[in-house]
Amino acid sequence: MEQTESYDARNIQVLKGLDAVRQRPAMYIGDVSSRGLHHLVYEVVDNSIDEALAGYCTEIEVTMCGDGSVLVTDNGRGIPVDIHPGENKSALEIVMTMLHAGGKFDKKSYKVSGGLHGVGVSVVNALSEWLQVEVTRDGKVWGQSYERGVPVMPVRVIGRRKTTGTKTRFMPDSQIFKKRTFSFEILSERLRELAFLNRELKITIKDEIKKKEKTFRYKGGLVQFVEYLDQNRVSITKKPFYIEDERDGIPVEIALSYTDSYSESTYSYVNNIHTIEGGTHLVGFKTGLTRSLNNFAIKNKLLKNNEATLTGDDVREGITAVISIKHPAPQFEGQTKTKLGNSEIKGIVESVVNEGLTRELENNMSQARKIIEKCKQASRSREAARKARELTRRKTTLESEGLPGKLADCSLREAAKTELYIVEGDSAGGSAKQGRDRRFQAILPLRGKILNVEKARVDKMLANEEIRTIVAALGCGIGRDDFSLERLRYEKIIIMTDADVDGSHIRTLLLTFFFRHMRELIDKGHLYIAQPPLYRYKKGSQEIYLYDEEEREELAKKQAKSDKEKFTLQRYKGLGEMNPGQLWKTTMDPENRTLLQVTIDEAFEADMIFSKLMGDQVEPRRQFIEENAKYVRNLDI
Ligand code: 0RA
Repeated sequence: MEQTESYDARNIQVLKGLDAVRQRPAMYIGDVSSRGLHHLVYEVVDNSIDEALAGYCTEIEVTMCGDGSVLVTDNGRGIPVDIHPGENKSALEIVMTMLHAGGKFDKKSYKVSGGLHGVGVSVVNALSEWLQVEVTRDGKVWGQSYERGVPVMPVRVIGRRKTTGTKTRFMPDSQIFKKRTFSFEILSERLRELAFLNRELKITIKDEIKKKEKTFRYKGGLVQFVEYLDQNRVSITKKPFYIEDERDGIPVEIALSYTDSYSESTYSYVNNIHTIEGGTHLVGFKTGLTRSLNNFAIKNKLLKNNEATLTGDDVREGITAVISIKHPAPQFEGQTKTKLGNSEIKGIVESVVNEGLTRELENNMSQARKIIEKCKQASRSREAARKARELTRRKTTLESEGLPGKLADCSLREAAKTELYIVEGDSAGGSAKQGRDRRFQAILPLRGKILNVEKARVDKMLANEEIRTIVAALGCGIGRDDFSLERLRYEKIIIMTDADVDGSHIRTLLLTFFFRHMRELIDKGHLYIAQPPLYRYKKGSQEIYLYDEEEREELAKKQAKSDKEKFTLQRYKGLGEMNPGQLWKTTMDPENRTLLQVTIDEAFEADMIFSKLMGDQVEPRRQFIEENAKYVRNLDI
């Protein structure tokens, strides 16, 4: 088709393509916030990862350069540079400038096309002020530079070298991205994950400004991934079980451990893409796990005839598992295109798990016994939880509308545009009730700390008064069979706590609860954290609220410069120190307030942090607070 088009016509195509990306960047990279900015790096790295999957690349280096650009280097074969027959252009130029041109030249064995991945490096190019690429192959170094995706010179030889590889350096465009600073931590999380998933690969990240450097190299692959996830948990298996097999040309790799935790942490991947919505590989894993554990327990008389068979929930309590498969033609479905749809994969993974896990259990009898005992305990407590839930339901339907007495509801009935403030303490709750716009803002004051759900089984959790109050106010139910987002009574759930140690503890307890038991609320963007001011500055009739220490320092500098007129600086230790009018103005008024939306980018990191903060492993309180502060910063987008 393209051979018949004229050279000019093709050039116009290219420019149109670049323009489309610049007009609607979010369509290609999700958004233009910090998330989208980091996505640029992942997009470039993904191409090197593909080269690693094909078996030709062993090292990838990511450098955050001093000028704010990012450089990605790999030691693969190098992007082909030969002139494409019929085209007057190097393959390299086509890959770098044409939308979706990636597939034309590559002989990739595994396509990367989940979610936003795989949109191609030309998208990164289009969204960069400038980009430089260097390809080393056949003894030569080839190079080309671009501005906003448009070549500023032809592909040409710029040196000689015997190695092979590809170097891409780009500067995100300030016209597209308001904030252009990359985070070493955010990049590290994804690169570490990639290193766990590809055990042959060495990945290095460098920050030239902060002079930081980290190398990720995990020869133990998924086993080390699970050990990493379990670092804040108490494992009941000595070493994670490891299963590796291949069926019909599909490589399947699984590592799993059992911990004494009550939650489940399973992460599934297809071609290195985290399949957040799961899919057929995950279903196969779950089915295989349930079946092999039941069969094993019956065969070894660990489960008697009169005992109930273990359910999926029973066998997954406390599990930490990573499932990784490779597929040459994955079909991604679901809202975020991260759900594997290929139907043949269920049976493949199920059979691999069945065979592999049975073998592992038989080879580790004493650990197997412990696992079955843990599953049986989970089964008994689940039965108790079912009864507790029934009780909650009966009780709440008896009260008027099932709404808790503490809730000051809003007058609007439909969920759209309404908000629920979960407020620490009765006094702040009182101010919030008086200060709010009662049409769309509801207030739920909490007394003291809520239960630490990390250390409690479901039955205990559902018996807890504060938790039941929250569940009843939200209206969306809880637990796999009962939760439904459609019944959620508010569009935004806003956690509002004091800016002190207790406040941050309560906030973390609430976050833990939502993360473990109402995860969808977070994934669908319903959960927020209110940002009350830390200080009030007053000088004459001028009044300024300061929301962080940075703002205060800035003001102190200005104050020192101007004449030393009298001023007062009031520090707010708690929400209760603000009167209703101030609370409204600074923290609740949609026109003025800032809310932090709670988002989970790397679920496994968040998972680990919650186990660390709230789990059994004794951590010094000071460290807890520091970690917590860092985590909440990471939540900021
Ligand atoms: C297609 C074919 C060949 C290499 C690549 C793609 C390739 C692409 C990227 C992107 C970043 N790093 C990369 N490394 C390699 C090889 C063609 C051949 O040598 O036969």
